Amino acid sequence: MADAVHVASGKVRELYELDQDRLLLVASDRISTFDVVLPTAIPDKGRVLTGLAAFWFTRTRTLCLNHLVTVRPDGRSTECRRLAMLPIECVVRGYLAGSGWKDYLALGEVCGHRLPAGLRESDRLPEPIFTPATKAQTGHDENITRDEAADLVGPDRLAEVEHLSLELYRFACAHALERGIVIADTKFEFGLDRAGRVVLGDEALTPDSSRFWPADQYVPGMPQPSFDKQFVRDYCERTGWDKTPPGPELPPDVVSGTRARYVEAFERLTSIKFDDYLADPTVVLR
Ligand code: Q0Z
Repeated sequence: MADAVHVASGKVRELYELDQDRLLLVASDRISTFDVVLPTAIPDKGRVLTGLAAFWFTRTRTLCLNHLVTVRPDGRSTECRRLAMLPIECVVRGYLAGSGWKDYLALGEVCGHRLPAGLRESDRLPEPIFTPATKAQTGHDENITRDEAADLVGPDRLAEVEHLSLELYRFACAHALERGIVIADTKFEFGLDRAGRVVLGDEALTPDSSRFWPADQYVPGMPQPSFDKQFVRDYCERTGWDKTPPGPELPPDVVSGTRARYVEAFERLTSIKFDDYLADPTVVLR
């Protein structure tokens, strides 16, 4: 880390350059809600997300190449191959939530996918759909049409990342549902390696890049509780905060309850005790 050059900051992550073809992705314990990063951290959140992403990269190696080189002993840093990232977000939706639900209500379709009439908020879709978005530098990513996505990456690349995204989602969704977690939707980011091959990058299939819902509380027709952030959202609503920065500090019971939910998601999805991950983060790579 001492000689790594900082190259980018995300809301809750930092990116450093290790050498010409390797980057270091570091996940902090910061948490955002209603698009605002809160002043209080959730201990080990960055480790949970790093471990989960590394677990999925390892489990999906046969479906898709990925950027993972290794996880560092700190459990929150991923060494990865440097890619030329594609300028689209590859979103897959299996359920109707967020902007997908809004677009369906307004238009009867989502990103050009005509959907059956009469769907309710949070309903499962007949099939998962690929709904690409642009990478907005600030604020919200914007859903785009297939044609706009094809203009950005080319029609053949688009078909390739659509296929990979749907395969990855179907695999993860089935695995998670067996463990009591609904992955309602998720966002992948792909890049090209030096050989021009499509490679999965960034974080994948974490609660920060996906909507995780508790399967045992799933009731379509209304918004679903977040598996990981619901205590934080409920607390923020109770304070009457207007959702503009700065956000409220979180009390200790909200912090500990939220940490427990992240750890529970990790343990359910990986079948690995989180303490075992802390002792040796490479347990997720086997
Ligand atoms: C990921 C991001 C973060 C800020 C660039 N393997 C890769 N090769 C090239 N670029 C990236 C990756 Cl993962 C890359 N981001 C997103 C992450 C902080 C921005 F931690 N930007």
